[in-house]
Amino acid sequence: MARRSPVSRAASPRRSAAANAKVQQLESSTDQPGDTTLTTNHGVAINDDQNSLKAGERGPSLLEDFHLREKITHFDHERIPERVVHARGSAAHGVFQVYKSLATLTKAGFLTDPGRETPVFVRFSTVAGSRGSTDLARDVRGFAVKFYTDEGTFDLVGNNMPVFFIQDAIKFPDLIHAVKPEPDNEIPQAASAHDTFWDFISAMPESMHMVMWLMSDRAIPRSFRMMEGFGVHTFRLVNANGTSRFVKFHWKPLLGVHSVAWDEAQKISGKDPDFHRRDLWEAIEEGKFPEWELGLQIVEEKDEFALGFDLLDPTKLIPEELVPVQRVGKLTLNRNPDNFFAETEQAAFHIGHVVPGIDFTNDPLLQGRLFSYTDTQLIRLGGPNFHEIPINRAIAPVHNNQRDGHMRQTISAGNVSYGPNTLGDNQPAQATAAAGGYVTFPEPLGGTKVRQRGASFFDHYSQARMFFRSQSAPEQQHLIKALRFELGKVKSPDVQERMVRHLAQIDKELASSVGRALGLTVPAKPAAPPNHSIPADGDPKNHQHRELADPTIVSSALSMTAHVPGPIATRKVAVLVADGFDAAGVAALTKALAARGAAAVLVGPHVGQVVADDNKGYAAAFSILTTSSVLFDAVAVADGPGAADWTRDVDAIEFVKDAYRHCKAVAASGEGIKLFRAADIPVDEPEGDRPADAATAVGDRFTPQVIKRFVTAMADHRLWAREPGLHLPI
Ligand code: HDE
Repeated sequence: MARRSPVSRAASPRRSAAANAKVQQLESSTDQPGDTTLTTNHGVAINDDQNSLKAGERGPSLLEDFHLREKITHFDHERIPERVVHARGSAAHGVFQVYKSLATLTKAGFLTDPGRETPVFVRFSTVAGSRGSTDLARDVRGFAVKFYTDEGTFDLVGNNMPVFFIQDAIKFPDLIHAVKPEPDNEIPQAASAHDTFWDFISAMPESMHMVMWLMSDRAIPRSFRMMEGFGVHTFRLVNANGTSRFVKFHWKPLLGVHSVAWDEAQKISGKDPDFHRRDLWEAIEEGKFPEWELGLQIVEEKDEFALGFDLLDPTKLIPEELVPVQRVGKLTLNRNPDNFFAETEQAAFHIGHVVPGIDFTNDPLLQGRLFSYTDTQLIRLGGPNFHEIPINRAIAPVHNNQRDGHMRQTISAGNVSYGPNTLGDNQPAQATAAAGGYVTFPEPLGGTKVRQRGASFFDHYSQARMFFRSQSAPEQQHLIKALRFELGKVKSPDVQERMVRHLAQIDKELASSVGRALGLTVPAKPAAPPNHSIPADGDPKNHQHRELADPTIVSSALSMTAHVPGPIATRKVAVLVADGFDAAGVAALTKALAARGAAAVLVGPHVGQVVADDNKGYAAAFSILTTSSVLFDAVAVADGPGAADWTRDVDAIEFVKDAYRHCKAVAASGEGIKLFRAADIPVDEPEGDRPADAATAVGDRFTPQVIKRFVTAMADHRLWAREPGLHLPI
């Protein structure tokens, strides 16, 4: 049966005219499933699609077989080059709506009219892996938003981390060559834990802040739906009076910002490499639409140099404590694509797609990106007409004198394809600023042509330090372990030592903890970059922002654990049920979870019906073999006579052991507690039968107290405090 998306494609009065227009634009290009006749690409009905045309039953195939030739030729050409970066991604449609007019800041219509719903297409991605790689790689995530506005398309092509590795676009090919699989043997896939990446990084002090983010849990998100997004560069907002202000764009997820554990990420990569893709798809199919608020940090022109670091430097963020994030509107993803290739794969984002009211700054990374995005589509999508592919088409009317090229769709009538012209009444006509014509902000410029960076770009460690010191103790431990893991896989001792030298500039304790795991002592001096044109930093006089260099400065906005408890809506709980399980207890648990928008999923010794103590059969969505606790947010084991069998099942033991190890909320009732004991999960404490930690809930039954304890622990996402003792029982 054809899949039905929860959002109807028919024009809806609940959608804005623009959103309806985009839906219909895509609809008109969609070949909907239904009662149709099989044809060739030229509309000739096909009579036999099972056998090729042959000279006799056992004879050779005939060249004349136009159907065979067409079918195989098309198949041979089905693949296009994958994106050179961000190759693996998934996307969804949705809408954006501003809460109230931002006319004092910008003239962009979609940011000034609270009554307007702007259709969007959002693609999330990893950076280094190829199209078929795992979702859970330790990596930056792309967060690219295409706004189909009435005044043209605006693309906010951001990441889930607010800074970047390099300050100047000229180093981008080097960065990507270093992180991608090594060119002689194409190893490793989707991983930064190898020599070439760390060789490059250790020679680039400017990358240290981004490295802190990359080694933090931000690089292994729980879900695309639980990631922040950042525009990274400083942009400009320009209002109708021509006043410009600097802006940093943020996306704040309403479900909170959450990550998984590194061991868990590696296991998910094997159990379900499509984990993030599936999570996004299923949430939208189930009508649990992911939402983010658009956040703005605004800096007045006069304050350009007041922050102590350079706003044009993409390795710096503006601490939220210095300039608060104003939440100005909401993004909702509400419809899955109909066709992965046609929409997600062919979507062409471009940082240069701006609309009146939004403008660029001279950030040298941003400037280089302005060139790259069209250039890459020319090879990837095969020519200059990729803007005519349905997913890339603007909803604003498009008229210009560009013509021809590969795969041109538009039939431009008439004999005039130039301007100015008199033969065609000088149409299409330029728009005045008042009529919505894009006018670049007249920023005064002057200077000598140089290949240089300003001294204001030379402070490479103070924000790295601020990030590290803003993390909670468990987050710091995760970061240290990530560095131990990654640098532990590096074979070159020189590279390892250079990295430890850098870490020593960030935090002595960080450096010695990592150094110990590498068998290195911590050198006192910073690593000198081999390239004299890249500043080494380390000299305090380079630290523009004295407050950030101060070890006591922290920004709690940078810590994920500082922002729990949060909602548990859309979280999934595996409930292990065996024959004769406690139906009433499981029903009470399911109800309590559903009341908070979370779902209980039954996992049985086998798939299909499991008979409970009420003699009714309940469908188990998975068996202990077809799923794993790393694919769930929490685990509960139900009471019942069959539960004793779990204690002899190594997969069941592994299931709960992993959930405990990954610091998830776990619950067990009655006989189910035996499985915890078999897995060495502490359920008894010296002072009686008090559960061992705040996220372990056990009792004879799933009583309201047990359920409350379990659900409360889920709201904290993970009980990282469990980790220090993990080496004992596990
Ligand atoms: Fe990209 N980047 N990038 N990038 N980028 C691409 O464009 C590039 C950078 C980002 O879902 C490519 O269509 C250069 C920063 C995202 O389709 C390519 C530089 C940020 C996506 C390209 C950067 C990004 C891309 C590859 C340094 C965060 C995926 C395919 C000057 C603010 C978009 C494509 C999607 C994709 C070039 C740096 C985000 C080659 C040259 C910084 C989310 O054009």
